[in-house]
Parts: sequence; C-alpha cells; structure tokens
Amino acid sequence: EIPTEQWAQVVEQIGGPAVYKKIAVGKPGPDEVLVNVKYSGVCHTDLHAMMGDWPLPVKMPLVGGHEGAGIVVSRGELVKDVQIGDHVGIKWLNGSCLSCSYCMTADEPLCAEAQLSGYTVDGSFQQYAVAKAAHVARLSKDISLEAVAPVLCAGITVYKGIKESGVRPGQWIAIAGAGGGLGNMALQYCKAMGIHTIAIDGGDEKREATAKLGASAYVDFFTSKDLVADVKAATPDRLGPHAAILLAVSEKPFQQASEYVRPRGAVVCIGLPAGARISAPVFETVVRMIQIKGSYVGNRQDTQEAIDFFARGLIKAPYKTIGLSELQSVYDLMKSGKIVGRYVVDTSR
Ligand code: 8ID
Ligand code: ZN
Repeated sequence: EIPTEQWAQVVEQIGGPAVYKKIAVGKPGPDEVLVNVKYSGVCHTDLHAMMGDWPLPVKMPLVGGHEGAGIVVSRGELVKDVQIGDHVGIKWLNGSCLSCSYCMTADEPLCAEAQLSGYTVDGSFQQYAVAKAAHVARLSKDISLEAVAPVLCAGITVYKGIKESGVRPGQWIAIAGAGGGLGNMALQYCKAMGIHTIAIDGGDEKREATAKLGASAYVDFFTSKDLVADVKAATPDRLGPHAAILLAVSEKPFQQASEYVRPRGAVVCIGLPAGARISAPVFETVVRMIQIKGSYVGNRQDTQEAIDFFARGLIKAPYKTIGLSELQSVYDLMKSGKIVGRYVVDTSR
C-alpha cells in the first residue's frame, strides 16, 4: 500500500529552481519512521537552503521542507513509542545523537551530530519522508494537519525565543519581521502569554495583519525617520521594550535593537540573513546592562509545549494553502518580502 514512487520538489543545484518530479520513496532505518506527509509549511530557511546562503554545507540534490505534518505509515524495528497511524510532525531537527552532553541536557539543537530536515537530510516537500522516531513531534488526531504545519518550525522557534528573552507577562517585546511567517506566530504566542508587542515590518498590508494578530503598535521600517525613537515611544513609559526578537532577513534590525531595548533589555537573534553581522556599542551595552543572544529552534519539550498552545486554540496565525507543485512561486514571493504570514503546501496536488 506504500507506493515505490512519489511526487517531490527537488532542488538539483545551489540557486535552484525547485523541480516538481517523481522520485523513489525512502525506507526508514531501524530507529526511523516513514511519514506520509499531508501538508508542509514553507519557511524562509528553505529558501536559504536552496540559495546556499549559509556557511553550513547543504545536501544536493535536496528535498527541502521542515514543517511537515502527516501520518506514520511504517517504522523500523527499534521504534516502540510511535505507532503506525500516529499523527506526527517533521521539524528542522530531524535527529540528534541523543548521547552527547547537549542531548543529555535537552539542548539537542546544539548536538554536533544533529541532522536537519530539508538541509542535511531530505525533508517534507515530498509525499513520504523519513525521520528519526525520537524527534518527530507528537500530534493528537484532533489537530488539523494543515493548520499545525507552520507551528512545527515557526511556532516552536518563536515560542523558544520568547522564553529565552526572559520577558514576563505584562512586559513589552519588539518583533522585527513581525509580518512574516515567524513574526505572525510570535505575535500570537506573545498575546497568549500576556506580553505586549510592537510589530516592526514594512507596508500597510503588514500593519493591518499585525494589528489583527494583537500587536499594540506598528513601526514601519519603510517610512520611519527614526526607528529607534519610534520603537521606544511605543511603550507607555517611553523607555523601550524589555526585549527585541529579531526575525527579519536583513542586517539593519540587528544593528538597531540594542539601542531601543530598555536598560537590562535582551536582544534575541533568530533570523539568519546571509552574511550579516551584529554590532553594538560596548559602552552603552555595558552601562545599560544589555544582553545579546541567539536562539535556535527548540528541544522536544519546547516542541510539545508550542503544539499545546496551538491545540488549546490560542495560536491562530494566517496561512494560505497551495499545491506542492506550486512551491517555486512561494520562493519567488518570499524573495521580494511580499508574503504576509505563511504558505502551506498540500502534497496531494
Ligand atoms: O531557529 C532559528 N533561529 C530559525 C528558525 C526558523 C527560521 C531561524 N529562522 C530564520 C529564517 O531562516 C529566516 O532567516 O528566520 C528568518 C525569518 O523566517 P520567516 O519568518 O520564514 O521569513 P519571512 O516570512 O520571509 O519573514 C521575514 C520578514 O522580515 C521582514 C520582511 O518584510 C518579512 O515580513 N523584514 C525584512 I526582509 N527587513 C526588515 C527590516 N529591516 C523586516 N522587518 C523589519 N525590519
Ligand atoms: Zn524553519
């Protein structure tokens, strides 16, 4: 009943394009499951992978995708805790060694042997994908596979990033790139946690979208004459937000954030613009006690917690669904920064 051939989007060389074609269905190893992927979200990371943007070697040819939601159709002989028929999510962290010091302390994204879906191993832009059983996200059967797909990277990542910021309910976070896929999720997670948000992005379409998702203020980087002053002015005491969550695929926000967060504020870097550097003045960083840090996806517990927020109906970030065959058109829109929220692909068409 499992076919030998399937439809997939394959990147054959750095720079793309993604080619919709039939390829062989993979076989799960002893500790792996084969997942019939029904829906997959499209993350900006998938575009970075295709373009070969990052100083981390990417598999070629590559099937991208790391927000895959589907049903387990077969499993290796060592897999005991995932059953055939279970609903699961394939996330960025496809597998890790489970025995290094990071894996043992639930910091598995930092494992040196980590395998990455749609980057070092083939991902979810195919009808059947292989993943390590230990790492697949567990989804209850009443969750929509279509709607949960963007939670599997965007949701987990921003949930973790907000926790890493140390911000408490009632405080303020500025979100650079708030109109994009991760940004929309960040607005919803902040809202669910009782955190006020200042959305930073460009254009009126994103202004309206972020207001609907609960942003208290919007600063338009296209038109703002003094972005640092505008962000500070958006907090009631004008001291600036308690943290910045940086999701934009551009360097500028990484230079601005340490200036607009309030003393003791945190700058959490999540977006990965190609070749970008972060810099901040040493004097102000010291005397204002600013914290600058990175945050990278989430561990298995963060994954289940982020999904639990979604399952409780607290996370309603917009998405548009198209056929897997149309993936390249999403990349074209993404390159020009035109996407509000997330695209999800349906692998049946
Ligand atoms: O674990 C991680 N750290 C992780 C996980 C997942 C994704 C990191 N990422 C990275 C992706 O690789 C990508 O670099 O986060 C970044 C954002 O991913 P995304 O949300 O999937 O991208 P998007 O939907 O294209 O949204 C980007 C937004 O940034 C805005 C754009 O208008 C868009 O809405 N933006 C840009 I480009 N420049 C901006 C600026 N100067 C800006 N917003 C504010 N100020
Ligand atoms: Zn992603």
